[in-house]
Formats: sequence, structure tokens, C-alpha cells
Amino acid sequence: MHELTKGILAKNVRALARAISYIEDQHPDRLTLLKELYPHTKKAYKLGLTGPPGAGKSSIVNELLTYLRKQDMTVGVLAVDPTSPFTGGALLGDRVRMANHFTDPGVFIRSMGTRGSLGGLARATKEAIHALDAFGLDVIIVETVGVGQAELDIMKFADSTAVLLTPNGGDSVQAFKAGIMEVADFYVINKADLPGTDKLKAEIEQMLDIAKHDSEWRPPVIKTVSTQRQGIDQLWLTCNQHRAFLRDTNEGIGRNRRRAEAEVRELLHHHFSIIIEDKLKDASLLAHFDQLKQGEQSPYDLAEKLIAKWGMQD
Ligand SMILES: Nc1nc2c(ncn2[C@@H]2O[C@H](COP(=O)(O)OP(=O)(O)OP(=O)(O)O)[C@@H](O)[C@H]2O)c(=O)[nH]1
Ligand SMILES: [Mg+2]
Repeated sequence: MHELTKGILAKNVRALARAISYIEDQHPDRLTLLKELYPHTKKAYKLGLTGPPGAGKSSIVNELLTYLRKQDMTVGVLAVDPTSPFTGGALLGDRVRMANHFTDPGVFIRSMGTRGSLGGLARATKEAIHALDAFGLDVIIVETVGVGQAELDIMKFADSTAVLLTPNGGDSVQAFKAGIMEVADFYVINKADLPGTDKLKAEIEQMLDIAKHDSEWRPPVIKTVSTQRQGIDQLWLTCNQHRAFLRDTNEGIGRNRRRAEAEVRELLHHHFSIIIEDKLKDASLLAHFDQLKQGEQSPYDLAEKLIAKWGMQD
């Protein structure tokens, strides 16, 4: 067994941090670690929290941490920012927002940015989730900013996905456009102390009226004021209700299966794209690309030729 696997199973925080760096950097031991850790995963409840910049995600996470720690639950937080080059330590904002929890041994907080996440932040994030899960945390919270495709990919790996909106953001319509309805298991209207909260709630409920969603689960819309610690108990109650829904219906099994399948697909895509990038480094290809430039060969012919040359035709 790998030293870091042993460390993680023995609840050594440094081993966990190192393993996540291995995952981000695609260290040669990465797959060995993931294989060894996998049988020890699946116990944690994974909550994804996404929403526009400044919606109060970190503030909510901070309050949730306080709430869960009072109930003696251990919690891991991955703060994922696809727009940030920072990784490894913690982003400044998260450090400020979650300051009280950084020294708590029952809490593990890690920021992940694009730098260092070779092969994609979404991949690195869900592999990091596996590591946190194997470490034995009760709850894993993944905070991602924005509602772009990268975040949606990340959110597919949560048990429950909460979409955070604010009444002042004017972001509701935008969020719905980005396909967020597909991933939202519930909505959190944060900054409910600001005007426009009821209007936003009505808008979301209206969307839900016409949208297709699981017949047994209509995504609830809850209100929070994270700066006043309001609604955090309701948020956790909603998490538990959704968790029970997953457990008591086939939806949970279906999701796990889809997740595992997606992960295999991604690993294969990743594997083959590396092979192709490697082959493309071949210097003899330069002449071909020159021909393309001069219009002597079409991209279609060249792609076909290379596929045949590499023996990759089906
Ligand atoms: N009025 C009000 N302000 C809030 C509330 N929750 C958070 N804020 C403020 O909103 C700002 C952004 O909060 P963050 O928790 O950093 O938001 P975030 O979504 O994590 O931001 P990014 O990670 O930068 O995308 C801070 O100044 C908070 O004090 C709330 O319930 N009401
Ligand atoms: Mg934040």
C-alpha cells in the first residue's frame, strides 16, 4: 500500500493534502492512490454549492461548518474557482471567511484553482473528493463560483447540489439559461435581508412549475441570511431531506451509477487525448501542417491520414 494511502486511512491530514497535490499535478502515483482509496469511499455526504461571484457561498459554508461542528460532524471543504490560478493553500477570501475553522482538526479546507490541475479542474476536484471521502469525513462541501459548464461538471459529483442566488444579483434568468435547472436539487436565496427576495422566490417557483423535474422531488427554495446565521438549520434540514430522497428511491442508485460511468468515460477521454497530444509532437508532422497552410491538403484528409497512420481507425 502506498505511504499516502496508509496516511490518509490513518487520518493524517498532511497525507491527505499531499495526495490532493499529487492529484492536481498528475503525479505518477496518482492512479495508484486513487485505486487504493476507492474501496474506502462513499461514506461521506457530498454537498455542492454553486452560485455567482459574491453570492455568499463562502459565508454560507462558514456558517454550515459552525453548525455541523456543533453536531460533532467532521467536514471537508473544497473551494473551487475555475477563474483563479491559485491552488494548494487557500484563497485569501476563503481564509478570511472561514478563518475560525482553519485550526479545527475536524475541518479540512482546501482551495483548488486552474493552475496545477493538469487535465482539468473538474477531474481534479472529483478525485480530490474521493480522497476526502476515504479520509473519513462525514460531510464534504464543494464550493464553486459561477454557473458555467465546468461548474456543472463538478456538481454532477455531489449527492446534492444547492444553487445559491441573491435578490440583488439580477442573476436568476441568467442562471436558468446556463442549464442550472438540471443540476439544482434545491435553491438557496441568500442575502434574504435584501429587497426583492420574495420576487426572486416567486420567479424560481414559476420556473419550477413549468420545468421538468423528478416527480417525487421538486427542488425546494429556501432563504438564508448568512451574515445573521439565519436559515442555516433549514438549509441542513433540506440537505437531509434530499439525502433521504436519494436513499429511499432509485434516484440515489441511478446517480451513483451515472457518476461511476462518467468517471470511466472521462478517464478514457483523458487517456486518449494525452496519447494524441503526444503523437502530435512528432516533428515529421510539420511538413503536413505546412501543406495545410498552403491549401495543398484539407484538414479532413490530413486527420484521416493521421488516424490511419496511428492505427486508430475503428
Ligand atoms: N446583506 C448580506 N450580505 C451577505 C450575506 N451573505 C454574505 N454577504 C456578503 O456578501 C459578500 C460576499 O460573500 P462571500 O461569502 O465571500 O461570497 P462568495 O459567493 O463566496 O464569493 P466568491 O467566492 O468570491 O464568489 C461578503 O461581503 C458578505 O459579507 C447575507 O446574507 N446578506
Ligand atoms: Mg467564496
